[in-house]
Order: sequence, then structure tokens, then C-alpha cells
Amino acid sequence: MGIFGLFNSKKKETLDHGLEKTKQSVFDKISRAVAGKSKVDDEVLDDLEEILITSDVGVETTIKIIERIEERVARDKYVSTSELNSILREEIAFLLAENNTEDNDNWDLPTDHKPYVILVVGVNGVGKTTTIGKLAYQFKSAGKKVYLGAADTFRAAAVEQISIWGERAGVPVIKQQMGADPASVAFDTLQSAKANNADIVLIDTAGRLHNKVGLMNELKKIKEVMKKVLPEAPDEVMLVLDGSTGQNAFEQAKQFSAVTQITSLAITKLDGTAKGGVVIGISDQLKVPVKYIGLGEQIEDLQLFNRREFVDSLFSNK
Ligand SMILES: Nc1nc2c(ncn2[C@@H]2O[C@H](COP(=O)(O)OP(=O)(O)OP(=O)(O)O)[C@@H](O)[C@H]2O)c(=O)[nH]1
Ligand SMILES: [Mg+2]
Repeated sequence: MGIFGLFNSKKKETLDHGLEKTKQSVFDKISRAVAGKSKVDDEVLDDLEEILITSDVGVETTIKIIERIEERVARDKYVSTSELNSILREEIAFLLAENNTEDNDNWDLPTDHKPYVILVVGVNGVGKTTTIGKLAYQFKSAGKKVYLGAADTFRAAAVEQISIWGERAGVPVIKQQMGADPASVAFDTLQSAKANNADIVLIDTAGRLHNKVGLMNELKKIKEVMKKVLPEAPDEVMLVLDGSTGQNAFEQAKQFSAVTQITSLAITKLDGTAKGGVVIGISDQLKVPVKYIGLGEQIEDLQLFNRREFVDSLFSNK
């Protein structure tokens, strides 16, 4: 096996392992629904609908999936229950492929200018800082020069935490003391990054803001100040969502979209949860692409989201 083969098999292993609980739960439910039945009939389809909804796929996406399978059953007359997993896999992959956002298969970013600036937002505890650390590691490994900005100045530990991630990833962290103006930290970070010819800047922000208006104003200010250094910044506003909160993640995405324009999503903590189906619904329904998925607490545990790989992993027999 070549180096890429080895890398890909490691990636698949992490994905399969991370999605274990979701897989287990979905498979168990499907096995129960089809027990003693040979044919996919209305009752099986009703059960399947309930299984997908209770697996956090979301109502709208579930309805689309069920409709596709119904059409197939109507067309083929007889569909065996033993085929159900592979049919689900095909239909979901097909559905997700319909949104014509591209899946990334490498860590490159558009580079008609640099640095490429990603402002990272999300409510507290979802995994923003961890995701920034993991991204820094990946981009650095891909040969990019990365700068981090510690614009979560809300609590002392936040600055310390991102500094530790910076050390792990081997990239500089621009910071000020706790309580400093986040916009000022963002400004400093962009200036240093620009002066040092960096490729990528990741800006951490505080999750715990008193209210929506406060958050809206703060993000607006950060963006405005960034533009003073780099007119096109931020290139991306990435919302981090905790996948283990299931439907709550959907809600957060909607709420944040009302506060600022979100351009990409990272869904974390898919390991250890049975709610991994939420990625399917979010990927189908939100107009914003899921770019990264978090599958553990370690620095390597972040993957580029690939719909086909995700669905394959979810519906393949162990
Ligand atoms: N299992 C698992 N844990 C994760 C993942 N991503 C983050 N975490 C954990 O989630 C917890 C919170 O992560 P942080 O990165 O501090 O979250 P945050 O959004 O920066 O939080 P605040 O700074 O408080 O707003 C930590 O214990 C992380 O180790 C993941 O993909 N899988
Ligand atoms: Mg943080």
C-alpha cells in the first residue's frame, strides 16, 4: 500500500470508529424493523421514517429519503429487506450529491490572495478552539504558514488554551491579556500574519456572549476592523456545531445565521454520539456547506467532510 493508500485507510478507520455509535443505533433499529419480514412494504417504510427522524436526520430530509425509496419500491415491485441498508446508502448519497457544493479532498484553500482568513464562531463549548488547533495542524502539515488569533478574551483560560494548541501545532498565536477588545486582537493578528507573509489565519472568538445583539455587534466590529488590514477579510465565517446535541445543532445554525453571515460549518463530537445522522440533515438542508467533521479530542481527529465517504461509513456493515 502506498503512502496515500495508508493515509486513506487510516482516515476511513477514524471515520468508521467515530461513527460507531450512530451506526450501531441505526442498524439495530433497522434490524428490528425488518425482523421476520422479507419485503419492504408500507409498514417497513413507516418504521424507517421514524428511525431516520429519531436518528436526528431531521424531518424534511427524512421525508425526501423516504419518498425516494417509495418510488423505488413502486418501480421495482419487490424490494427485499436485506437490501435496505444498501438502498439507503445509495439514496442518501444521491440526495446529498444533488446540492452541488463540492466536497474538498485536500487541505488547499482558494489563494488568489493571502492570508486567507477564517473567523470561527459558535456557542460555548462546541469545540471552536479545539477545531482551530486541529485545523492549524492540518494546514501546517500541508505546508502552509498559519497564524492564530486569540480573540476569545472573555476568560483567561481561553487565551491559554489556544496558546497550548498553537504550541502543539507549531504555529504562532497572537494574543493580548484577558478582557482585551477582541477586534483589537483580530487586527493585531492580521497585521502580523500579513507582515510575515502567512497563508492562513484562524481567529478564535468567545462563545459566551450575553445576548444576540451583543454578539451581533461584536462580530460586526471584528469584521470591520479586519477589513482595515485586508479588505477581503474574513474570507470565511465558520460556524462550529456540536453534533452530539442533535437537533439543537440545527437550531444554533439558524440562530447564528440570523446574527451574521455564515459561510461554512464544522460539526464536532461525532465520536461517542448516536446522533451522527444530524450531519446528513444539516448537509441537505442548510445552504451552507459542512466542511469539517470532528471525530475525537486529539489533534489528528478532524476530517474534511466528504458526503460519499460519510454515507458509506454510516451504512456499511461492520
Ligand atoms: N470527543 C470529542 N470532543 C471534542 C471534539 N471537539 C472538541 N471536543 C471537546 O469539547 C470540549 C470543548 O472544546 P473547546 O474547543 O474548548 O470548545 P469552545 O467552543 O472553544 O468553547 P468555549 O471557548 O468555552 O466557547 C473540549 O473538552 C474538547 O476536547 C470532538 O470532535 N470530539
Ligand atoms: Mg474556546
